[in-house]
Amino acid sequence: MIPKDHPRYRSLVARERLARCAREGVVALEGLTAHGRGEAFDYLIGEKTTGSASLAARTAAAMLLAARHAVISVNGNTAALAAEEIAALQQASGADVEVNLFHRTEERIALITGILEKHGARVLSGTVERLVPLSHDRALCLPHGIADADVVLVPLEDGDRCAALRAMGKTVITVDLNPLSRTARTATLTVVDEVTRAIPAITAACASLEPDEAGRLIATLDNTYLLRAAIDEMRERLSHALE
Ligand code: PTJ
Repeated sequence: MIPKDHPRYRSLVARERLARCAREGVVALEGLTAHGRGEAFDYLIGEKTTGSASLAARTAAAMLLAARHAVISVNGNTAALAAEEIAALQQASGADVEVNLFHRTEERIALITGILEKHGARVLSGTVERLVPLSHDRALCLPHGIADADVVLVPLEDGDRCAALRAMGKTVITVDLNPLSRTARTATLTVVDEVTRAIPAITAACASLEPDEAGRLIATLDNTYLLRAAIDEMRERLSHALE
């Protein structure tokens, strides 16, 4: 039992949840190390949504709402941390939800689908095909899901798959605390924020965007600027860290 007054309460609860989900097979063991890397970057941005992340989240909302067919791709870490938040974003944006895994097994697909559905998400089903230009099972996706989408939101994605989705001509939005990762630099738009803060921020923006703001955000999107702003934020915090 984690004491509520522990200064790292939120972080410890997230770790406990991920560890439990790893024992149940929802989260890949590799997902635990991925989370640790994310936590380190979260320290550097002050464990809060920065101004540039907020702008990125509003732009993400505009892109999801403007899409012909938007799909939210969910992996084990995202389902463990943010299943309820994904269901709310689906409701607000009208996007489809597809479970798509790096460490793919049918058992994990079923477990993650179950968690998402328990929290109210509608999850696409069907027979997957090798449609993403990647070797091994990471190529698998649904013809009427990710393969058909023009806009894909892939939180906590691996760089190779992000690049392959871009090579298919898709607009790729990612959530990644590491602004230096290949995913962050390859995506069309990167929200440098923790997934449990980023997804609700995108959901809130879906409800509050004015049409002219949405068009302006899409037209002026500059992912390199957003990544530089996140790095500047980290540098600034580091330079005052021990004051
Ligand atoms: O469930 P699976 O099989 O699809 O596997 C999922 C993982 C996460 C293991 C897989 O996609 C993977 O290996 O991802 P990477 O390449 O480690 O990338 C994950 C990125 O997400 C890293 O850059 C982390 O810094 C970042 N990250 C980790 N936790 C969070 C995060 N970003 C936002 N919020 C987090 N909670």
